[in-house]
Amino acid sequence: MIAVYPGSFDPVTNGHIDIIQRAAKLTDTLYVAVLTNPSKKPFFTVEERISLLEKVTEDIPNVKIEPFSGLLIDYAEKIGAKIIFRGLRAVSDYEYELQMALANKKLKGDTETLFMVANSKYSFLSSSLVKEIATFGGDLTGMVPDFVISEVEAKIKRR
Ligand code: COD
Repeated sequence: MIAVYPGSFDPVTNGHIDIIQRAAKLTDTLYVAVLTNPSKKPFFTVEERISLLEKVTEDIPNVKIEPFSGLLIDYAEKIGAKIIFRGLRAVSDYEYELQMALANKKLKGDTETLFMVANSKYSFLSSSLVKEIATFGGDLTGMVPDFVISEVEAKIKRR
């Protein structure tokens, strides 16, 4: 079975990594699809986000990292994925996730969205929180891998 785990991953966090590891165990091939969105100014370029994801998943042979643009459901069809994995951290995620899952179902009825409950160790974590903490010099230990901390700090210094 082919599945897709889509997101912005700006940057990848330990919460994302936890979902990738668990979803990869349930699938033959898991595509981690990184949104290329020219209308939104990301912190890391899509190439940088992909490179970070490739490094954190290098030991998981059935994970492929790819960029995507346009509709997720069209990308899922292109790669033959019938499952979309999404992570659920709290009730606050649910409304947005439900809307997206129902819209994707309406667009293409044979693709299912599966929600994976966040690991309680990481359920407070988001990429936005990581960027905010880093911007004000806070400690990111345990929130993202150590090499990602270095990349975030280097990016902030270059700004
Ligand atoms: N623990 C567990 N899961 C987590 C954590 C955590 N700490 N942090 C985030 N997650 C989950 C999120 O809930 C999400 O499921 C996934 O990881 C990715 O998160 P983000 O924040 O990197 O990605 P998003 O939510 O910005 O991704 C949105 C998409 C890119 C998937 C969406 O905008 C999209 O599909 N865009 C393409 C256009 C389209 O098809 N739109 C939908 C039409 S209905």
